[in-house]
Amino acid sequence: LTLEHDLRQALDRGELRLLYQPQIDLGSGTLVGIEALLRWHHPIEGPISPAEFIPMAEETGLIIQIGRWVLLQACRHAAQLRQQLDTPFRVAVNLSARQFDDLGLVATVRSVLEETGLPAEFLELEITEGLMMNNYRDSLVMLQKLRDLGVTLAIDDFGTGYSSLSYLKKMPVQVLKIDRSFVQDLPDDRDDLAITSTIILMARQLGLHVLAEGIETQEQHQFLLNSGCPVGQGFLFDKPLPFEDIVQRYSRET
Ligand code: G
Ligand code: G
Ligand code: MN
Ligand code: NA
Repeated sequence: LTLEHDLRQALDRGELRLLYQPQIDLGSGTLVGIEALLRWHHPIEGPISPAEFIPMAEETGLIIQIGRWVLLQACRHAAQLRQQLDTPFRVAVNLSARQFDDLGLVATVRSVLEETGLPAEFLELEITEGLMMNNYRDSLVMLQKLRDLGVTLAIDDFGTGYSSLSYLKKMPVQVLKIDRSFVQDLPDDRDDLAITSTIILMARQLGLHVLAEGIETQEQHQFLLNSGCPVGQGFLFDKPLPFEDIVQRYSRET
Protein backbone atom coordinates (compact mmCIF):
# COMPACT_ATOMS: atom_id res chain seq x y z
CA LEU A 1 0.00 0.00 0.00
CA THR A 2 2.81 2.38 0.81
CA LEU A 3 4.48 1.53 -2.51
CA GLU A 4 1.22 2.40 -4.18
CA HIS A 5 1.25 5.73 -2.41
CA ASP A 6 4.83 6.31 -3.53
CA LEU A 7 3.98 5.51 -7.14
CA ARG A 8 1.45 8.33 -7.11
CA GLN A 9 4.27 10.75 -6.43
CA ALA A 10 6.92 9.09 -8.53
CA LEU A 11 6.07 11.06 -11.66
CA ASP A 12 6.14 14.44 -9.96
CA ARG A 13 9.35 13.61 -8.17
CA GLY A 14 11.12 12.60 -11.36
CA GLU A 15 11.68 9.02 -10.23
CA LEU A 16 10.45 7.53 -13.48
CA ARG A 17 12.58 7.43 -16.57
CA LEU A 18 12.72 5.71 -19.90
CA LEU A 19 15.50 3.53 -21.18
CA TYR A 20 15.67 2.64 -24.86
CA GLN A 21 16.64 -0.67 -26.38
CA PRO A 22 17.95 -0.46 -29.96
CA GLN A 23 16.30 -2.48 -32.72
CA ILE A 24 18.87 -3.46 -35.29
CA ASP A 25 18.84 -4.37 -38.97
CA LEU A 26 20.28 -7.89 -38.68
CA GLY A 27 22.00 -7.67 -42.04
CA SER A 28 23.66 -4.27 -41.90
CA GLY A 29 23.75 -3.56 -38.16
CA THR A 30 22.08 -0.16 -38.57
CA LEU A 31 19.60 1.20 -36.06
CA VAL A 32 16.01 0.92 -37.26
CA GLY A 33 14.13 1.51 -34.03
CA ILE A 34 14.22 1.93 -30.27
CA GLU A 35 11.85 0.42 -27.70
CA ALA A 36 11.03 2.60 -24.71
CA LEU A 37 11.20 0.69 -21.42
CA LEU A 38 10.05 2.32 -18.21
CA ARG A 39 12.13 2.32 -15.03
CA TRP A 40 11.26 3.44 -11.52
CA HIS A 41 14.02 4.42 -9.17
CA HIS A 42 12.45 4.42 -5.73
CA PRO A 43 14.27 6.71 -3.26
CA ILE A 44 14.52 3.97 -0.60
CA GLU A 45 13.85 0.65 -2.32
CA GLY A 46 16.05 1.46 -5.30
CA PRO A 47 15.15 0.20 -8.76
CA ILE A 48 11.72 -1.44 -9.04
CA SER A 49 10.92 -3.55 -12.10
CA PRO A 50 8.01 -2.59 -14.34
CA ALA A 51 6.88 -6.20 -14.01
CA GLU A 52 6.13 -5.19 -10.41
CA PHE A 53 4.85 -1.62 -10.65
CA ILE A 54 2.97 -1.69 -13.97
CA PRO A 55 0.35 -4.08 -12.53
CA MET A 56 0.05 -1.72 -9.56
CA ALA A 57 -0.34 1.23 -11.87
CA GLU A 58 -2.99 -0.73 -13.72
CA GLU A 59 -5.01 -1.52 -10.61
CA THR A 60 -4.94 2.05 -9.34
CA GLY A 61 -5.57 3.62 -12.73
CA LEU A 62 -2.30 5.55 -12.43
CA ILE A 63 -1.25 3.89 -15.68
CA ILE A 64 -3.28 6.45 -17.63
CA GLN A 65 -1.23 9.34 -16.28
CA ILE A 66 2.05 7.43 -16.39
CA GLY A 67 1.29 6.14 -19.88
CA ARG A 68 0.70 9.64 -21.16
CA TRP A 69 4.04 10.74 -19.74
CA VAL A 70 5.75 7.74 -21.37
CA LEU A 71 4.25 8.58 -24.75
CA LEU A 72 5.19 12.23 -24.51
CA GLN A 73 8.72 11.54 -23.35
CA ALA A 74 9.34 8.82 -25.95
CA CYS A 75 8.01 10.96 -28.81
CA ARG A 76 10.05 13.97 -27.68
CA HIS A 77 13.20 11.90 -27.62
CA ALA A 78 12.40 10.31 -30.97
CA ALA A 79 11.77 13.69 -32.57
CA GLN A 80 15.12 14.88 -31.27
CA LEU A 81 16.98 11.77 -32.39
CA ARG A 82 15.45 11.94 -35.84
CA GLN A 83 17.35 15.15 -36.48
CA GLN A 84 20.61 13.50 -35.56
CA LEU A 85 20.31 10.30 -37.56
CA ASP A 86 20.58 9.73 -41.28
CA THR A 87 18.28 6.73 -41.39
CA PRO A 88 14.60 6.73 -40.44
CA PHE A 89 13.74 4.79 -37.32
CA ARG A 90 10.75 4.21 -35.07
CA VAL A 91 10.16 4.52 -31.36
CA ALA A 92 8.13 1.66 -29.87
CA VAL A 93 6.00 2.20 -26.77
CA ASN A 94 4.35 -0.59 -24.75
CA LEU A 95 0.66 -0.31 -23.94
CA SER A 96 -1.02 -2.19 -21.11
CA ALA A 97 -4.61 -3.37 -20.90
CA ARG A 98 -6.14 -0.45 -19.06
CA GLN A 99 -4.49 2.08 -21.37
CA PHE A 100 -5.78 0.19 -24.35
CA ASP A 101 -9.32 0.11 -22.96
CA ASP A 102 -9.23 3.83 -22.16
CA LEU A 103 -11.38 5.74 -24.58
CA GLY A 104 -9.07 8.74 -24.17
CA LEU A 105 -6.12 6.90 -25.70
CA VAL A 106 -6.69 8.09 -29.25
CA ALA A 107 -6.90 11.73 -28.16
CA THR A 108 -3.78 11.31 -26.04
CA VAL A 109 -1.76 9.85 -28.89
CA ARG A 110 -2.99 12.54 -31.27
CA SER A 111 -2.09 15.38 -28.92
CA VAL A 112 1.33 13.91 -28.13
CA LEU A 113 2.14 13.68 -31.84
CA GLU A 114 1.01 17.27 -32.35
CA GLU A 115 2.94 18.54 -29.38
CA THR A 116 6.19 16.80 -30.33
CA GLY A 117 5.95 17.10 -34.10
CA LEU A 118 6.87 13.44 -34.51
CA PRO A 119 5.35 12.07 -37.73
CA ALA A 120 2.82 9.42 -36.73
CA GLU A 121 4.40 6.58 -38.68
CA PHE A 122 7.52 6.83 -36.50
CA LEU A 123 5.54 5.93 -33.40
CA GLU A 124 4.95 2.22 -32.93
CA LEU A 125 2.50 1.03 -30.31
CA GLU A 126 3.09 -2.45 -28.90
CA ILE A 127 0.13 -4.46 -27.73
CA THR A 128 -0.02 -8.07 -26.61
CA GLU A 129 -2.48 -10.65 -27.83
CA GLY A 130 -3.91 -10.74 -24.30
CA LEU A 131 -5.02 -7.11 -24.56
CA MET A 132 -7.38 -8.04 -27.35
CA MET A 133 -9.12 -10.77 -25.42
CA ASN A 134 -11.35 -8.73 -23.08
CA ASN A 135 -13.50 -7.43 -25.82
CA TYR A 136 -12.44 -8.37 -29.26
CA ARG A 137 -14.83 -6.10 -31.17
CA ASP A 138 -14.01 -2.97 -29.16
CA SER A 139 -10.32 -3.78 -29.44
CA LEU A 140 -10.54 -3.95 -33.21
CA VAL A 141 -12.26 -0.56 -33.25
CA MET A 142 -9.53 0.90 -31.04
CA LEU A 143 -6.79 -0.55 -33.23
CA GLN A 144 -8.41 0.92 -36.30
CA LYS A 145 -8.71 4.36 -34.70
CA LEU A 146 -5.02 4.30 -33.78
CA ARG A 147 -4.19 3.10 -37.24
CA ASP A 148 -6.21 5.97 -38.70
CA LEU A 149 -3.91 8.37 -36.85
CA GLY A 150 -1.10 6.87 -38.90
CA VAL A 151 0.81 5.18 -36.08
CA THR A 152 2.40 1.77 -36.56
CA LEU A 153 0.96 -1.14 -34.57
CA ALA A 154 2.95 -4.13 -33.35
CA ILE A 155 2.02 -7.34 -31.57
CA ASP A 156 4.47 -7.84 -28.69
CA ASP A 157 5.42 -11.27 -27.30
CA PHE A 158 3.92 -12.81 -30.42
CA GLY A 159 3.17 -16.50 -30.10
CA THR A 160 2.65 -16.55 -26.35
CA GLY A 161 -0.96 -15.35 -26.34
CA TYR A 162 -4.21 -16.97 -27.27
CA SER A 163 -5.21 -15.11 -30.37
CA SER A 164 -6.05 -17.32 -33.30
CA LEU A 165 -4.77 -16.75 -36.78
CA SER A 166 -8.19 -15.61 -37.92
CA TYR A 167 -7.94 -12.79 -35.39
CA LEU A 168 -4.52 -11.88 -36.68
CA LYS A 169 -5.95 -11.64 -40.16
CA LYS A 170 -8.50 -9.04 -39.04
CA MET A 171 -6.16 -6.92 -36.92
CA PRO A 172 -4.78 -3.81 -38.63
CA VAL A 173 -1.23 -4.40 -37.36
CA GLN A 174 2.02 -4.05 -39.29
CA VAL A 175 4.62 -5.72 -37.07
CA LEU A 176 5.02 -9.06 -35.26
CA LYS A 177 7.57 -9.23 -32.46
CA ILE A 178 8.62 -12.84 -31.91
CA ASP A 179 8.73 -13.46 -28.17
CA ARG A 180 12.14 -14.06 -26.71
CA SER A 181 11.10 -17.40 -25.22
CA PHE A 182 11.22 -18.79 -28.78
CA VAL A 183 14.62 -17.23 -29.43
CA GLN A 184 16.54 -18.16 -26.31
CA ASP A 185 17.18 -21.82 -27.21
CA LEU A 186 17.92 -21.26 -30.89
CA PRO A 187 19.37 -22.84 -32.88
CA ASP A 188 19.51 -26.10 -30.91
CA ASP A 189 15.87 -26.53 -29.97
CA ARG A 190 14.10 -28.12 -32.92
CA ASP A 191 10.65 -26.92 -31.87
CA ASP A 192 11.74 -23.31 -31.48
CA LEU A 193 13.53 -23.56 -34.78
CA ALA A 194 10.29 -24.65 -36.43
CA ILE A 195 8.21 -22.04 -34.62
CA THR A 196 10.45 -19.07 -35.40
CA SER A 197 10.97 -19.96 -39.06
CA THR A 198 7.23 -20.48 -39.47
CA ILE A 199 6.36 -17.11 -37.88
CA ILE A 200 8.90 -15.39 -40.14
CA LEU A 201 7.49 -17.06 -43.23
CA MET A 202 3.90 -16.34 -42.21
CA ALA A 203 4.70 -12.70 -41.50
CA ARG A 204 6.28 -12.30 -44.90
CA GLN A 205 3.35 -13.90 -46.67
CA LEU A 206 0.87 -11.74 -44.75
CA GLY A 207 2.88 -8.65 -45.66
CA LEU A 208 3.86 -7.95 -42.03
CA HIS A 209 7.20 -6.80 -40.67
CA VAL A 210 8.80 -9.19 -38.22
CA LEU A 211 11.30 -8.61 -35.42
CA ALA A 212 12.96 -11.13 -33.10
CA GLU A 213 13.31 -10.26 -29.43
CA GLY A 214 15.90 -11.37 -26.91
CA ILE A 215 18.82 -12.11 -29.26
CA GLU A 216 21.79 -12.88 -27.02
CA THR A 217 24.21 -14.90 -29.18
CA GLN A 218 25.85 -14.73 -32.59
CA GLU A 219 24.32 -18.12 -33.41
CA GLN A 220 20.81 -16.81 -32.77
CA HIS A 221 21.57 -13.71 -34.85
CA GLN A 222 22.88 -15.80 -37.75
CA PHE A 223 20.04 -18.30 -37.66
CA LEU A 224 17.38 -15.56 -37.64
CA LEU A 225 19.08 -13.69 -40.45
CA ASN A 226 19.30 -16.86 -42.53
CA SER A 227 15.65 -17.56 -41.83
CA GLY A 228 14.69 -14.22 -43.32
CA CYS A 229 14.10 -12.19 -40.16
CA PRO A 230 15.36 -8.70 -41.03
CA VAL A 231 15.27 -7.00 -37.62
CA GLY A 232 16.05 -7.91 -34.02
CA GLN A 233 16.77 -6.63 -30.57
CA GLY A 234 18.55 -8.14 -27.61
CA PHE A 235 21.49 -8.05 -25.27
CA LEU A 236 23.85 -9.16 -28.08
CA PHE A 237 23.46 -5.69 -29.56
CA ASP A 238 22.44 -3.51 -26.63
CA LYS A 239 20.65 -3.62 -23.34
CA PRO A 240 18.13 -0.85 -22.66
CA LEU A 241 20.15 2.39 -22.50
CA PRO A 242 19.63 5.97 -21.31
CA PHE A 243 18.68 8.33 -24.12
CA GLU A 244 22.02 10.14 -24.00
CA ASP A 245 23.83 6.85 -24.67
CA ILE A 246 21.61 6.16 -27.68
CA VAL A 247 22.46 9.59 -29.07
CA GLN A 248 26.17 9.03 -28.51
CA ARG A 249 26.29 5.57 -30.02
CA TYR A 250 24.11 6.10 -33.03
CA SER A 251 24.37 9.76 -34.07
CA ARG A 252 26.19 10.37 -37.33
CA GLU A 253 29.86 10.92 -36.73
CA THR A 254 30.24 14.40 -38.14
O1 G B 1 12.07 -3.77 -19.38
P1 G B 1 11.58 -4.97 -18.62
O2 G B 1 11.93 -6.35 -19.07
O3 G B 1 11.89 -4.88 -17.18
O4 G B 1 10.00 -4.89 -18.78
C1 G B 1 9.15 -5.75 -18.13
C2 G B 1 7.77 -5.63 -18.69
O5 G B 1 7.25 -4.31 -18.50
C3 G B 1 7.70 -5.90 -20.19
O6 G B 1 6.60 -6.75 -20.42
C4 G B 1 7.45 -4.56 -20.80
O7 G B 1 6.65 -4.66 -21.96
C5 G B 1 6.71 -3.83 -19.68
N1 G B 1 6.95 -2.39 -19.83
C6 G B 1 8.13 -1.74 -19.86
N2 G B 1 7.95 -0.41 -20.03
C7 G B 1 6.62 -0.22 -20.12
C8 G B 1 5.80 0.95 -20.31
O8 G B 1 6.25 2.07 -20.49
N3 G B 1 4.45 0.75 -20.32
C9 G B 1 3.88 -0.47 -20.16
N4 G B 1 2.56 -0.56 -20.19
N5 G B 1 4.62 -1.59 -20.00
C10 G B 1 5.97 -1.47 -19.97
O1 G C 1 7.49 -7.74 -22.89
P1 G C 1 8.54 -6.94 -23.59
O2 G C 1 8.99 -7.59 -24.85
O3 G C 1 8.19 -5.52 -23.80
O4 G C 1 9.79 -6.97 -22.61
C1 G C 1 10.95 -6.27 -22.87
C2 G C 1 11.94 -6.72 -21.82
O5 G C 1 12.85 -7.70 -22.33
C3 G C 1 12.78 -5.56 -21.31
O6 G C 1 12.68 -5.50 -19.93
C4 G C 1 14.18 -5.93 -21.66
O7 G C 1 15.09 -5.56 -20.63
C5 G C 1 14.13 -7.43 -21.84
N1 G C 1 15.13 -7.87 -22.79
C6 G C 1 15.51 -7.24 -23.90
N2 G C 1 16.49 -7.92 -24.57
C7 G C 1 16.71 -9.03 -23.85
C8 G C 1 17.60 -10.15 -24.03
O8 G C 1 18.37 -10.25 -24.98
N3 G C 1 17.52 -11.13 -23.08
C9 G C 1 16.68 -11.06 -22.02
N4 G C 1 16.72 -12.06 -21.15
N5 G C 1 15.84 -10.02 -21.83
C10 G C 1 15.84 -9.02 -22.72
MN1 MN D 1 7.76 -4.79 -25.75
NA1 NA E 1 8.22 -9.26 -25.71
